[in-house]
Amino acid sequence: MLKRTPTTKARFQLILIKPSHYDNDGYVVQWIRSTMPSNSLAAVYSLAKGAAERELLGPDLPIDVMAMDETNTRVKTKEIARRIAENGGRGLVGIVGVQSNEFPRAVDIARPLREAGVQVLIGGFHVSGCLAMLKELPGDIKEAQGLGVSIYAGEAEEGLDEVILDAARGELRPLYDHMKHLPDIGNIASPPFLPNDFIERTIGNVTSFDAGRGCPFQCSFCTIINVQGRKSRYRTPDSVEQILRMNWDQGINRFFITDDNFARNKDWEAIFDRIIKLREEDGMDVRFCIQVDTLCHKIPGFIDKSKRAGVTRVFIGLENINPANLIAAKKRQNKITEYRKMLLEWKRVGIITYAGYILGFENDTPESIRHDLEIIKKELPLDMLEFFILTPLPGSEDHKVLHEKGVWMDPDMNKYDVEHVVTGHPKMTEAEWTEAYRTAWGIYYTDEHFETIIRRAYASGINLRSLMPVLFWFSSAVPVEGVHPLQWGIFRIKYRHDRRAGLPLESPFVFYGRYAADIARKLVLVAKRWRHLKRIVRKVEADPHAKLYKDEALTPVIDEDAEHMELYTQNEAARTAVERERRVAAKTGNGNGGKVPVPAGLRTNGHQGNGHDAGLQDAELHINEQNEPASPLV
Ligand code: B12
Ligand code: SF4
Repeated sequence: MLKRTPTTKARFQLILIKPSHYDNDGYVVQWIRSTMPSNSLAAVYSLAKGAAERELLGPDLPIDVMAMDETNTRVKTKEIARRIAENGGRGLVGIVGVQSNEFPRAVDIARPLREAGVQVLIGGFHVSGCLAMLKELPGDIKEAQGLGVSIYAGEAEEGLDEVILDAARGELRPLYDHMKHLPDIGNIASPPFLPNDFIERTIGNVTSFDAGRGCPFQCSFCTIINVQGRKSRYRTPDSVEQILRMNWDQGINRFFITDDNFARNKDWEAIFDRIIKLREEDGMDVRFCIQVDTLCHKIPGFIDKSKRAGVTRVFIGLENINPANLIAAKKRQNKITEYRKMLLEWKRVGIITYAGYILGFENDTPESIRHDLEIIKKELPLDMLEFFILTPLPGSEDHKVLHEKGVWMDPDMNKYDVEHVVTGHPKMTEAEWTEAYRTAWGIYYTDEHFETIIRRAYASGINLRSLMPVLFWFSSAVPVEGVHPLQWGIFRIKYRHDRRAGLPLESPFVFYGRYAADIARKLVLVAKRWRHLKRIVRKVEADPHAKLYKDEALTPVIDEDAEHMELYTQNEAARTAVERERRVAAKTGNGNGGKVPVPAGLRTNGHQGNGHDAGLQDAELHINEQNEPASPLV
């Protein structure tokens, strides 16, 4: 039990930590500035502050809330234990938003705290996913409970008060299971929020929030549908406005909307309409990065309203271009015949596109991956492509099936970062699969393709000063730092003592010698890559014909003979999928002479169409005139 130091007045200490994970050498992945503030932390922090303001524990026991993100802040467990003791001994450490690859680190943070008698509660996708899909708790969660760590599965919106009350009595339960009831998040009093001094530790003037949760699709590798459900739950436009205004008031104007599929947020239009009002009538120049699916362009008005609502970047779950792989993963909504149309629609309004591409579906081989990437480069007008290794993430159907069949999966959760191979593949060895992932970045981001991406963007009216840092970030994270761009940050911090439990403490000579050499190597590489990219940008800008650039990927599908597109013809599965789409189009009257239908905007305006209304053109111009340092994400 914690020693209680007499104080004038006891204060309950609620300390929220978003953990990081370990690199391959067992050191905590940490930066001076990390990529972006965690929405999971923002959600729990705001609920906790709400409880503090409501004096949940009564006027005699005020609640102090403190939040830290380990990707940019060192977690000092001794100081935390001391802080609780100095304030009367009552407190709780909540380890927040813990993903599977962060679970081992979360437990390593919890261990010394438990030894010091501090109450610890772990929540997030790993525990929620396991409870949602597995009949029995897995060994790592049981082990954590064995240390006296409590587990919180499900969302905190309706359960945090109970946890705080239990913790204040020193009676935290081993398990809080809120998986059966998905709370309504429409108009809650304390929507996600983090204060500015926290956001300053991340890159750019960006914060994140979820405008909704849940997705209607059924991809077998996805955890979201099993944790957050398939029904769309969403915040009201009033609530979204509240989040935007709270941030605007503290000088934050850029947002990553974390909805996995904002296009399937049932209230997307009302939310966009409110944001458009804030931008166009109230003068709030807010900008967004959103995530959508490959059919979003079919939702009437979605892309044009995205533009007016200040969306500057969009993440698209492309995942793969082989229909056989997409069907095997139950990603039936991804139709290769729609990919170029959808990307051209985003280009039409000058929005930068990022697509996720998963490597290791059952038909993938090193050769097919290489081949597919060359097709993408030639035939799809995409800006950034990011790669992931197909991973049976706890909480997904894939994980459940392998688990029930007793198929080998790596027991080390730290590797479930979608950058490590953690199970077998029918056509690739572990080494081939790992190599295919590593080389994919280099296959896509060649000098030649950098120039093509930049030329396509320039011709489409995309601001190159916004594109360049993002292109740099996504192409350089793996070759420079060996981490995924979503995990990269500015200047890697390493502490010799912050090493994974069970690994030896290295000698200062070895540790600091390697650390210094690494820093020097990375600085040289970063400078070289940045200068190189800048040269390519300057070359394109200096070309008087650059605005007229056109290539196959920028050509609307209607203008060409689809028979010649390799994307449509490269294998039997692709040919069958295209045939099927044509039959459907003919039956639904959507066809155009047997060709796959083309969105209205493209028919009239072409990919560089100028069919936006005057207000939109103003908004576009305004954005293009910006010259601020860009965040890699928003
Ligand atoms: C935004 C996001 C990111 C952001 C920010 C992270 C964040 N957590 O905010 C960034 C870009 C950094 C990121 C990175 C990665 N991500 Co991510 N990310 C997301 C995303 C899209 C939204 C997260 C979110 O805001 N959710 C909404 C919040 C409110 O839900 P929540 O986290 O579950 O939190 C609620 C409850 O769990 C509970 N709760 C959580 N903690 C606690 C603690 C206590 C004490 C209590 C009481 C309750 C509680 O209350 C919260 C509020 O209701 C999710 C998908 C999703 N829909 O969640 C993927 C997701 C979490 N990411 C995932 C992955 C795999 C990654 C990466 C490994 C990918 C990569 N290679 O880059 C990295 C890992 C980063 C790392 N440090 O290692 C997976 C994790 C799956 C798993 N089984 O662990 C998810 C689920 C997506 C997927 N593919 O399935 N990610
Ligand atoms: S579309 Fe995205 S969020 Fe929806 S089920 Fe598939 S992977 Fe999950």
